[in-house]
Formats: sequence, structure tokens, C-alpha cells
Amino acid sequence: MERTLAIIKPDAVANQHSGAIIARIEKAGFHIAAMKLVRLTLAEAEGFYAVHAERPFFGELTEFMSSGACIPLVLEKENAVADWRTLIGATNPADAAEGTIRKDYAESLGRNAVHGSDSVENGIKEANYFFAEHEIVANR
Ligand code: 3AN
Repeated sequence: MERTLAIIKPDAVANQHSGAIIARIEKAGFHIAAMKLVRLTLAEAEGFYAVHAERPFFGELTEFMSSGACIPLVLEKENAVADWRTLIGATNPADAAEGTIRKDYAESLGRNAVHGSDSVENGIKEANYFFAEHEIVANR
């Protein structure tokens, strides 16, 4: 079964959208294989987003991601990576399609409510960044 890493970001947690977003995850047929609420340190956020280290928005992104609680989840489903990205919508909520999570809950390009892995390989890598294998409960 394919895995992806979702994160309900600090803006959505602070705005009390976590429950609604988790309901959408379940309604869309994903198995929640792992979930926890954490506040990342700046160093942990920098590690997670290391591929973006050279981008101009890296400081803003990592400060935001360590500014409050977030909820990482490992989601399982056939086609989990692509299906989760379809459900969350475009990176910039101004471009996000009707009915997507970012359209409904994101505040801005930087504070965009949720994260989704961009490839199957990164889904595995990112799941392992937040969870030990024994914390991931596969849907058998
Ligand atoms: P996605 O999360 O849709 O895969 P990426 O990988 O291009 O988007 O960007 C990672 C994160 O960086 C985004 N979720 C967004 O929060 C932030 N980000 C991307 N572009 C910008 C930007 N121009 N200004 C501020 N933050 C940005």
C-alpha cells in the first residue's frame, strides 16, 4: 500500500480546522497509519525542508512551521501520494480548485494549511522523518 506524509500545519491547527481536515482524510478513503501533535523546533523544520534551503522563502517557511503545534500523519491508500495532493489543491490557495482543503482552509501561499509529499520516494522518507516504523500501523 502506498504511503504519503500529510501535515496539518500550524495555521490550520491554530484556526481549529484539524478535525474538519481529518474528517476529509477519512471520507476520501485514506487509512490513517500514524498521527501525532508536535511542535517542531526550528532545526527540525529546517531538516524537514532541507531541499528548499536555497529558496528565498526558506526562513519564512521554517519559522512558520516551528511557530506552533502541527499534526503529521502517515496516510495509506492506493495512489496515496497523488490522491492526497489532489485533495489538498494547489500550493497557492488562490489557485486551488473548489472543494480542496487549501481552497477552504489555507490563509496564504506561505500559511497553506497542509503539506503533502510530492513523490512515492519522498512519502516514505518523510514518514520516516516523523515516525519510527513501530509507530506506523499499516492497514492489513
Ligand atoms: P507543496 O507544499 O505544494 O509541495 P512546495 O514544495 O513548492 O509546495 O513548497 C513547500 C512549502 O513552501 C509550501 N507548502 C509553502 O508553504 C511554502 N512556499 C512555497 N512557495 C512559497 C513562497 N513563494 N513564499 C512563501 N512560502 C512558500
